[in-house]
Amino acid sequence: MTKKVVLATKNSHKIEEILAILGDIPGIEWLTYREIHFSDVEEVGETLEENAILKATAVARETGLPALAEDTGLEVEALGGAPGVRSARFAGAGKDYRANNEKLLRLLEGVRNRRARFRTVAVLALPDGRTWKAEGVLEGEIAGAPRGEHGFGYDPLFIPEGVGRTLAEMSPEEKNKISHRRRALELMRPILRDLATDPRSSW
Ligand code: ITT
Repeated sequence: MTKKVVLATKNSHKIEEILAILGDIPGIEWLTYREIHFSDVEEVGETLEENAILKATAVARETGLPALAEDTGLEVEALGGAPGVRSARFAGAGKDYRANNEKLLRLLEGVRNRRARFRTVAVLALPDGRTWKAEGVLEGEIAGAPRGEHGFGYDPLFIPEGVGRTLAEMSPEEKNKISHRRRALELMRPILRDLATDPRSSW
């Protein structure tokens, strides 16, 4: 019997990437907001960890099914780790990717230290309150101007270490091989496999 797991995000770019990375686990049927209703969760946490736990536990409780959430932030060294947990609303509410990128470039005008990293914290929550957490990091630097058409968010400005191209200049397959999201979600794979094969688990 397959086990249903809810993807606790309404960001369609994330859904596409998560399913490309974990969609092949035998015995797991992924449900998105298109197949099952769940309420929006306010991201009031002070850290990526807190927000990922908030999202996963709220959706697991509401749907009565295991739920996987992740929170991702871009941490720029010269900005003391900003935008970090505020990456989605850096230039104000509304998740406008272009405005966020423009603000980032403005703040880094004339700044030599372009070091940055993407950090993803993924959380799997069961309806009984149990949680598992995993983290993935991608080191790199911020480009001088946006480049590339793929991906989303800050991808046109982020050059992974040793790659020489922005994430938006890489194909989805190339990004998914090395990304922060990949690294966090790969650590979740054995836990999801156990969930899929555990005959004692009713979920
Ligand atoms: P959910 O909370 O519903 O999962 P969200 O878009 O609000 O979706 P986050 O709170 O994790 O997601 O926001 C992180 C922001 O960081 C997101 O809006 C993008 O601007 C950016 N971001 C996240 N992952 C990224 C990636 O792989 N590449 C580029 N930018 C990314």
